[in-house]
Amino acid sequence: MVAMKMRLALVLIIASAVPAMAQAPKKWTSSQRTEMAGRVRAEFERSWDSYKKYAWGHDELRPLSKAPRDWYGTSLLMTPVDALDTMTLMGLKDEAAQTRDYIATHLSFDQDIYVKNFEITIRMLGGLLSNYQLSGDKRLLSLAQDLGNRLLPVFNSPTGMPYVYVNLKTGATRGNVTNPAEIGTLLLEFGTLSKLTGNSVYYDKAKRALAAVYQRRSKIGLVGSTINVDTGEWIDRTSDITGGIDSYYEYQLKCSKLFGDRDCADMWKTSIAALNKYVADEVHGELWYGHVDMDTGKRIAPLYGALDAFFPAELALSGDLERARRLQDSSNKMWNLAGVEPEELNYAEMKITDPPYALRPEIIESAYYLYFFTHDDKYLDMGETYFTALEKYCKTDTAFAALKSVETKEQADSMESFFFAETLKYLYLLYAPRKTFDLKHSVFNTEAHPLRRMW
Ligand code: DMJ
Repeated sequence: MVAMKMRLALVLIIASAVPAMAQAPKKWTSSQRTEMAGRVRAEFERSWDSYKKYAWGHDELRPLSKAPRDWYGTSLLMTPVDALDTMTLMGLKDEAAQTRDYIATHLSFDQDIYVKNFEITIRMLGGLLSNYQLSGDKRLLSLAQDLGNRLLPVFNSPTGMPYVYVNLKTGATRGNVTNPAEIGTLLLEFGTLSKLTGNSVYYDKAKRALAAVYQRRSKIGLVGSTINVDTGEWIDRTSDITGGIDSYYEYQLKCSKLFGDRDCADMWKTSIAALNKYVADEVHGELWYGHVDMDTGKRIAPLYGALDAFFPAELALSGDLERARRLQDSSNKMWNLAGVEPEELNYAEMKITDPPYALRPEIIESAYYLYFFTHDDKYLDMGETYFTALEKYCKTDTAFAALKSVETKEQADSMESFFFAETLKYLYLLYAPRKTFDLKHSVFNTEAHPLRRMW
């Protein structure tokens, strides 16, 4: 009788273990992780060498035509500035020193060009400040301060929300229709500039802009997609977490972490409650975040995409690991639909609605945060899937290329600087030893430039 009971217990133990074993991720050894980090670093070096060979001194390399591209007709060294801290984190010391010296001696913002404040802030101002903190090279802080001063006129609108473009030489501004992300994604960079220079003007103006969007939230706590900075009126009242709104939320959370700013913490608390109540969407047992009306919360469309895939990282950083894990599973499903994630997907029907892939980092960024906070090897598996697909579909004889369509896998002649700043950095950090970067004392700006709490 006792023997029978023991046999029955054994059968039950084995039966309950089988499904768990079937789903269990492979266990990664430290040498496998080191090997993956080495493969990512090798691809960084190969792509960087091609940038140097075909596009040195320019903003970007066009990976198919092997020609340079400058955003504004004249170069702002976008790729070197964006790539520099990745080199440092990867331990490429000589390359980083040479690149830093080149930037310090060749980059000039005294140019008669209208630049997009948001892009220049997250890539250039963020990159210069981060690399100053990593290297202590004061020349980078001077460049950052010069740039910050030239960008300041954007805030001279009646509402304090920034105009879209500013002329770096004259300070003239233009473009009064913008969005929460372009308004609210400035405080980590401008705030850090204030802390490092002792001049509060940058912090104050960027915070006023973020607060101005927040104050215009609807009664249910959501914001719209486009707004006029002169009148303060919403133009498009669609609310979501995709490009145009995404990093407005990211900076509320990270501002509270980097600066200990309680107003930012309150903004995040209110915002995340509204997002989880109205924008989060349960479909077939999966968690997604879709598009809704900012006033009523009524559903507009079940759309999610490559940019939305940043959100598991924010959820994880805020401590909500349960939603973070579930949403990352959904992002992963989106990636696996065609073998590479599309720009946008109808998640109710699992149909691709916008097929390009721009070498975006967000899904990898979220895998990195989730691995950092959970130690679950499942996220290393995910990273391997993404890297393998990048190598299979996006790799060229020079570097990596965006895809015109994830359905046809036809390549596009584009490799944005965030591929160096973010995509390869998060992939590397996912496998690199934990001590390479400590998420507890720094935050990444939205372009993956680490900013350290020194104050
Ligand atoms: C980057 O410039 C930043 O991550 C930004 O917040 C969103 N778009 C790209 C990457 O996809």
